[in-house]
Amino acid sequence: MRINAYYFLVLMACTFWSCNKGPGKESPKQPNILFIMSDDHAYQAISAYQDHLINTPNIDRIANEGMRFDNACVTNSICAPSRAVTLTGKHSHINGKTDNHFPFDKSNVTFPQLFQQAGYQTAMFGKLHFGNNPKGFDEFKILPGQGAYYNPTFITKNEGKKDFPGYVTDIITDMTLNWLDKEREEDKPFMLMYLHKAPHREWLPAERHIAEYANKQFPEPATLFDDYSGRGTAAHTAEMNILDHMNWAGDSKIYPEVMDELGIPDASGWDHKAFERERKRMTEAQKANWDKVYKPMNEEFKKNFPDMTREEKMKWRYQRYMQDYLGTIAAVDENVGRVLDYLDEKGLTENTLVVYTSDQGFYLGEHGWFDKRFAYNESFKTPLLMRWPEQIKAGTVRNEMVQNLDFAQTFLDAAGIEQPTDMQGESLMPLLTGNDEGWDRDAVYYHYYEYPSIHMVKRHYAIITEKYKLIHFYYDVDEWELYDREKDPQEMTNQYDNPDYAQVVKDLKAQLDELRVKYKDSDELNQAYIDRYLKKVDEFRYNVKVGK
Ligand code: SGN
Ligand code: CA
Repeated sequence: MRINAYYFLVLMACTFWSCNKGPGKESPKQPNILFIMSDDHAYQAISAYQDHLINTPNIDRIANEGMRFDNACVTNSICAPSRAVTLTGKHSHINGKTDNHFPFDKSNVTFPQLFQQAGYQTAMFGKLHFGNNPKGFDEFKILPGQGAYYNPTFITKNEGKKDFPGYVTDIITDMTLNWLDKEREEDKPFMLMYLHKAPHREWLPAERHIAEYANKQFPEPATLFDDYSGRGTAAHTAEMNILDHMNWAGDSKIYPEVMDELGIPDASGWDHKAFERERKRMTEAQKANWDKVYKPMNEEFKKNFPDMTREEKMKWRYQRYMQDYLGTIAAVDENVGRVLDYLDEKGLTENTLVVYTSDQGFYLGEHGWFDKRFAYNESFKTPLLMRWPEQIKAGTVRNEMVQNLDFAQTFLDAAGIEQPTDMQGESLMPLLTGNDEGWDRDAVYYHYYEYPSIHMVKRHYAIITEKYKLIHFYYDVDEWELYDREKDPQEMTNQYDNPDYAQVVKDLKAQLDELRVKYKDSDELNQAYIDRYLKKVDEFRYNVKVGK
């Protein structure tokens, strides 16, 4: 029997972690949980997965000293819904947080509440994006909505809204380290959520990284110039193209006056404002540092722009995108290193389950895109690294399909706290410890809702197995897509109408029906969420324009 089975038997026999020890037996201590989530951090930008874009030695430590999941994915690839799934252990259609627009329903039970009730100390720092404050936390400081990169405002638990000087990634880390060092009680276990805003749009690197990254060049993905010919309507109508849908000012850092001079329209109506929103938060010194790098870049662009072809513009915008996106990740990696070092210094490493993940995947130019939302690979897949030296063998890689849906039960299981029976995931403890004989998941379920809205990705649900992905786009279309994940990992060709795949389609549809029954999703629920959405859609579209 592995040590873990022993651990659970002891925990079952004891009502609490401070239970009496049997003669000669050590009672295992409940582990600390450190949950690190970044916002929109693509696995392609973590060197433990791929190192063609950036080196992330500190994040990689979690994989090297623990476990890397190569098939981790989300149930709904968008921010607040993903976080709601993480906290509740329930799919979006059950917890009600189907999109970024409606506030989280606080009558849901979230796993931090259960940790708090079980005697854990709980804290959350960084981005939540729920439209209301988190429940079950002894302490929190969260960003309002998306939050800002420079000199951000936070909502604090006891002191209302407060501005903090500096760079958001450093500040969230300072808050986290301060709580660990000065505020928690050392004799109790902790459950700490450390949630970065970076690398979310509009990708503002820390001052110390702007110049370094603005001078780098990155390899282009093979599908940068995808024309979507092998796909259905949804891929054609999505507004996520780097050339056509990115903001020139807000995203590419072309100054509004340069846009005007070159006759580039502010197509979204939000572009200039997005640029100024962050800029007006900066100190004069920060603006000067910013200008030192971006002014010469703007001058160069002004000279070249009139003669640039569409292809050249796309290539240029891709580089600009990567420079800033990856620049923000440099600060995330440094700061994760600070926190891991702290655990080492305080002797906390051995018995702390450290998790690194993102709220979803992200397109880094694959299919010409940025953003997420689709059940297609780059947005569906999310990075997931876990380290817990007492339980996880260093340097292991897992290929099972696991989801953000599983986090709540995994953490409760790790801590020996009872898992509510209505949670819909599965504890990953068997995979973490290697006692995985009972693990038999062969498919996962996906459902995206936020449409019509920014980026215009149509509503769809899907079944994903190791070999195939079957997607149904609905609402204003009724289209099915089938991808052969082994033969076509880039998902370029929809095989749904290919007679060779007729049996595969038939089998997957039956399996999808079963999954929808298992997870209690239905066409009736789809309609109810559409009705709820349509009542407010004008408001959402307005919000889209002002970029809320
Ligand atoms: C903002 C972004 C979008 C992004 C959504 C949701 N535009 O609206 O590009 O898809 O957030 O992101 S911005 O110009 O305001 O940055 S999420 O991560 O919160 O779901
Ligand atoms: Ca996100």
